[in-house]
Amino acid sequence: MNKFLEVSKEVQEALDAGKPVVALESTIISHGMPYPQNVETALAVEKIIRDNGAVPATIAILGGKLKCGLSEDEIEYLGKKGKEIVKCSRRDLPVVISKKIDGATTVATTMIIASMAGVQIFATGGIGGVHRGAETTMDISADLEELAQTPVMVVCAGAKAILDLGLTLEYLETKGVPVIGYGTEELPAFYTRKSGFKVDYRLDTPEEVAEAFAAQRGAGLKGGMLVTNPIPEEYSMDADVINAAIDQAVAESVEQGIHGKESTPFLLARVKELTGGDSLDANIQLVFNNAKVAAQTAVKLSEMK
Ligand code: PSU
Ligand code: MN
Repeated sequence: MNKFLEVSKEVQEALDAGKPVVALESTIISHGMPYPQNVETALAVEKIIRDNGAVPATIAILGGKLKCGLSEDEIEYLGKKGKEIVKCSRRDLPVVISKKIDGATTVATTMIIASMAGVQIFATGGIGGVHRGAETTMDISADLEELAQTPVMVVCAGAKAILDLGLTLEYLETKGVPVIGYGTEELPAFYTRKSGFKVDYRLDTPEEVAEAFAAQRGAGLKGGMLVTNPIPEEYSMDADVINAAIDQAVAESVEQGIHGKESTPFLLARVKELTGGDSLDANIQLVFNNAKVAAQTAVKLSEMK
């Protein structure tokens, strides 16, 4: 066992017994949503995972320890501290661990810690990807490289159009990451169900998704799998409204010279401001929906072993 890893008692018991477990990230809590909706959402997501037969394992770094499975108090702490917590991708881990500080895990670091603990399925909202203008800025999220090398399934609602979705799919193809549409042939664009880009494969049930993941493992293929699950129709946003807000946020980030790890949080916060409460409601609902699909898939996977 990795000496920096701390798995909660409940999660460890579930893993030892071969029960289904679903990982959850913490950057969505600290940087992705405002307090107190972030904490309410994180706790509600854990409940949805339990209601669908799996054990939730929210992941973060506390005092330099890689924690898999947080208490309610720990989730409350991360939510209250918000952006004061260091947003940690793969490159941040060495110093955050050695300095024994707190860190919020992105998709990349949540995958790393989940995999260390033996958790194979992870639910979130959206992933990082290739940013618009990356052909000159080279701003490409480390989430994509992680999907290429770490054997964890990430269930998300696609990616926000703050990214270049076409280039993100090209990158994933080059890296050999399967992109699955859950009940759809089209890549969902987070707030909306459609993006104009096709996914690699459409699978329609948790069982089919679990089988594909088991085949990836059974065949000894490295890397993870991206399952894109469209936001439920009733919560999806008007494409013109959301795209106008995204275009404005991207333009402002270029004007203000925002770059590096600040880029994604800046864009997310600005889109939220420009759309008022609507985008937050949509965001919460799509995370709930992803938690449900991830838990149901984890149940099927555990039955196959
Ligand atoms: N996209 C979202 N919501 C989020 C993030 C991305 O719609 O909360 C967060 C996730 O934690 C993701 C991270 O892993 O931002 C990507 O950041 P970067 O682009 O700096 O790698
Ligand atoms: Mn980046």
